Amino acid sequence: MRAHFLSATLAVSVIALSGTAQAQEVTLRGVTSFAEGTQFSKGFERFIEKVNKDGKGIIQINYIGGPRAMPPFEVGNAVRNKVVDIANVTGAFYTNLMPEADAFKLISKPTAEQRKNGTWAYINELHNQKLNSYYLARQFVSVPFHIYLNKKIDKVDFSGLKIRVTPVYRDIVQALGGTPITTPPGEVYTALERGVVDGYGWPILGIFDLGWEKVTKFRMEPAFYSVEVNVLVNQDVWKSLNDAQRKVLTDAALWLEGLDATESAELVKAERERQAKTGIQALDFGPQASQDFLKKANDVAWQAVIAKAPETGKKLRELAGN
Ligand code: 173
Repeated sequence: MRAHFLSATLAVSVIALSGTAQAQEVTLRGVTSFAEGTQFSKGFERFIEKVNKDGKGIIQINYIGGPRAMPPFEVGNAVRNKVVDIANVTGAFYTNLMPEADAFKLISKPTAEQRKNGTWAYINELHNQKLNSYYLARQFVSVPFHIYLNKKIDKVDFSGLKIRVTPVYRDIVQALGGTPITTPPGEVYTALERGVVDGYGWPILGIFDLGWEKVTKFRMEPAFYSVEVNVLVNQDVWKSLNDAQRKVLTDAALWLEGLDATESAELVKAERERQAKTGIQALDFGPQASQDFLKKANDVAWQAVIAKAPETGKKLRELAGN
């Protein structure tokens, strides 16, 4: 099914200009780990549009698509092995290759600040070493996650509940007595419909994209952690690019990161209203329970990261400042 990924990697078209000069346009093959056209692919799709406009004659991206083309949990490995050249993927989907990636959800300073205070550089180094890739951009830093439920609970306790997770939510679900069941996003609807799970972790944005509002009754408060969806470029590909090509990608990446600051707050507000309107009820256990939950969510996640990656985990925690 994926033979076409293996056959071609970096397509370079060389156009001879009347025998004197040569202009090279590079075409990168891009995939996303989220369904095409949905919330967490949209930014990447706009980024591709911008690169293809600004990069005419310099660099282009051929958008292969999403999970229909490649299973989401394989995207990190695909960019590592240059099966694809550029990818839109959350660290939660490649913790098998980089356990520290589980900490990115705990790093919630604005990306502009992360680029100044050494966080970006450190996370880039981790990607260079463990994922053979260049950390081009981080998106959605000010968008949080929630736990959505179909069974009403009267305190912050998941005993007896099966909850769909990824590494983002696994530790906190377990710490609260729930049974975590890992699935890619594409299996959430059916798992809810069939009652295989009683709830799921997901960001505040995006539940309408795949119709989950039809199979969701409650959203637990408070919001927690920070969504991270990264644009990664295979490192060999990155090194092979010239300055002009890298500039097109870097300028578009900074523009993409900037969207979080200008657009996310509005999107979050609108989505909470839309969820309420469709009948999804917020379960709020008050300020003390919320504060306890947030502390526990932060503590168990850092403990898990530091247990798996003691040195790098501690360094990330210093940079995160929480
Ligand atoms: O729940 C998920 O699949 C997940 O981990 C995630 C991460 C970033 C954005 C959206 C979902």
